[in-house]
Amino acid sequence: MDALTSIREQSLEALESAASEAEIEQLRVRILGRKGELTAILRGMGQMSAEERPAFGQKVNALREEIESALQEKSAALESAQKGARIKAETLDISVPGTAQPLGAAHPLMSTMGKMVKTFVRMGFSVEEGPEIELDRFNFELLNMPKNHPARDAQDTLYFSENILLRTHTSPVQARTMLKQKPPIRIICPGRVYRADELDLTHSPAFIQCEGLVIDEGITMADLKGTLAVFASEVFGEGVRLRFRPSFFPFTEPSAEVDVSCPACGGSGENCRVCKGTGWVEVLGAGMVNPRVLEMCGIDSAKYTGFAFGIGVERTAMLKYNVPDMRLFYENDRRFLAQFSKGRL
Ligand code: 2U9
Repeated sequence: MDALTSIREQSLEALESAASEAEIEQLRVRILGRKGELTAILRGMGQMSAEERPAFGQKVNALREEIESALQEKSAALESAQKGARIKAETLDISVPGTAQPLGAAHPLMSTMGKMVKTFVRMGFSVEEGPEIELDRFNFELLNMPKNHPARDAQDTLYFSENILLRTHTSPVQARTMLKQKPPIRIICPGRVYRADELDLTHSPAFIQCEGLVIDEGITMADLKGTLAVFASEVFGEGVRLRFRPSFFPFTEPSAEVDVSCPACGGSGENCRVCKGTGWVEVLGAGMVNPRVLEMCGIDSAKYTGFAFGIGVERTAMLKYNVPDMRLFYENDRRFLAQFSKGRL
């Protein structure tokens, strides 16, 4: 085999197995470069006779061109194979189902409060808010709980100083509204309140209330009953019955504790843990605003009467959803919360 045939076979074979642009370039340098094998042969032509030279020169050039284009072809093939591999690797399968992100949902206390607020707003109430850090005057004095009243005891109330405290109910919001607004007044006051209680099944040092107040000429207990009947059927469902029991609050006279027919057993009481067999559960307190409170808040008690009520939101949510322990509302255990999220958690 002559030298040209040997170079041709060797380079085409080497090119066959070249797997990168760098290897192709190495081969180009080795065969066609300035110090390459074919270049050396071209230089060696000096020793040839003048007759041999043109034909041999043509053969060398032809081989050079052949190898050159083989190198180019291989380079192009390699590039397109690399592109193909990259496209394949980077292709997105848009038919693969996505990863669902949990949307979250309203906390059961917030949805209970939301339902209550919506119900009262539909009956013409507007929403009033006030500070959680209150003055003794608004939290107690104006609500007919003078100095030395037992409700003011430090055992029940969290004090910052003699006259500054964490509100124990949202009633100071009503007192503030009465002082700045003339009747008719129709407001609800939702918000967080504080008591010096230990956390247990039914108590928390911070809980939520929704209180309400209506003051106008000719307001009677019948208006209170009608309003609370709408609240009860909206929150606990149509068909729920109400029971008013006489009670005492310093800020209302007469006062009542209000029960609903037990949402758990429908009022039958049979084997019922929730109502302990009585068929009734207490949900709120209410009454006709004490005339002394009206007067202290600048409202003429000869002209105006009013009713007020106070609803514990935790208690309402416990009865609505049959939750046995108030602490579950504060622990943020997803297993508990997911039950109120319609599958969104
Ligand atoms: C003014 C006048 C009267 C608000 C009222 C209740 C009865 C009541 C409790 C319910 C459960 C508090 O969350 S609870 O522990 N509240 O029983 N609250 S009447 O009466 C007012 C408020 C403001 C000026």
